[in-house]
Amino acid sequence: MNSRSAAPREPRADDLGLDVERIREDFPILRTRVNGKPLVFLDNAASSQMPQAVIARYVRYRTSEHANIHRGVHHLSEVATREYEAVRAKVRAWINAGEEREIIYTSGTTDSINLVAHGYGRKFIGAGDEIILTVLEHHSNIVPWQMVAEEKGAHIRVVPCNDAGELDIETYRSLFTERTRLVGVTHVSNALGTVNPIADMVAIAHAHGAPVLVDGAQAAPHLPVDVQALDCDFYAFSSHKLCGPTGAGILYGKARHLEAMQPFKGGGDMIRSVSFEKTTYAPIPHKFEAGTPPIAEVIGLGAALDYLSAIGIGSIGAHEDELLRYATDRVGAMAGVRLIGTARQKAAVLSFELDGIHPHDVGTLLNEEGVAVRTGHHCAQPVMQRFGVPATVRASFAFYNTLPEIDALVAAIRKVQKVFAG
Ligand code: C6P
Repeated sequence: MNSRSAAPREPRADDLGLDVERIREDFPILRTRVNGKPLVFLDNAASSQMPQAVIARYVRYRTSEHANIHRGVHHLSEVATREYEAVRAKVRAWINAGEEREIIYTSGTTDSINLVAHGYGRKFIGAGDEIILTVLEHHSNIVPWQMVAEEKGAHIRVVPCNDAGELDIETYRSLFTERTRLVGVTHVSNALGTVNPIADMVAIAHAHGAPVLVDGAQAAPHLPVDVQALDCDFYAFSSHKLCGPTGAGILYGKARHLEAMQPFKGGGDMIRSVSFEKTTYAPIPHKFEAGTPPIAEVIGLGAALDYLSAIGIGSIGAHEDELLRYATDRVGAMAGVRLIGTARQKAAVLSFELDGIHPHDVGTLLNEEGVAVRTGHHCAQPVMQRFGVPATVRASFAFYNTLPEIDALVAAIRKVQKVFAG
């Protein structure tokens, strides 16, 4: 897989088993120049880029297939409905869900988690009950639960992590009580890249009768996800981190939970019948899909899954692992750099800080060199608090990134250090 020879030489883009130069041709945006330099796009955890096939599919829908779905008997409505509904099978396959009706279209991970908080949490969590979250959560998997806890008089318990950014599983085990009603955990930390041991955590939660919601926003693009093997109860992710359009996302839920839940949003398309005396709801998944959905975006997500499936999630993950290893070695070896998040199991994220230089200044100067990274708290302030930093610089990788791009990052960091050294 890795064809690097023992003799030192300049790394090449195709060293890692994928024909990355070919793949990069599929992404028109990667030809962008920034400040006269080639764009080095290392902000994929925020949003990954769309290949031409996805853009073309989106435009084709907009050009010749658009109509509202589930409503018309006319040709365009039938085409739009068929194409939109066909994506459910692709999503089911991507995460190996058991049934298509367990796949709910949402507007993104945030929306998916709010759906569970409102549809499940507000129905099944009461005064004195407990919700277990982890210190690694994105705000999207904290704030909705705080809202539920505040409304219901429930309590949130937090799983800590060690200095590497790995969850403390013994403490996790000890947090369960007979009042534990739900566990919320991220599969991959967006701030540190830690891959959490979800299957083990689910088994522990189930032994205590608690369902588990997994935030898969940073996992679905990088790891093979099998919700049946994980045995998780809910799994949430976004299209735009998977080379699809913004505005669409997925909630997977076990059918028995979805059937027991109350709808989150009421409106058209989610009902069986409405009268002022009594309204009955449509069966899942439509019970949770009120109103006109993001049709083009869901169809674009389907094209993105086709594209990623053709490359293969195994090859994608292996390439990104090599990039991460190389970046960790090179950036980690630099004087004045502190890596934040050094877990044994990591995916596609390198967070760091430079001695004496604020991450925002680093990000601004890296941009001068054409290198796009994210700086800030990454919507994970509890992680920043845990590591005693206000912010980090985060480089996050996709399968279309290359070893020379990591060299460009390293050179740009050196330049930043020189500027600040005066
Ligand atoms: N993280 C990042 O730069 P939405 O915005 O709904 O598509 O995804 C929210 C979300 C939820 N969970 C995790 C683990 C995430 O990483 C994100 C999005 C981006 O890290 C934007 S803050």
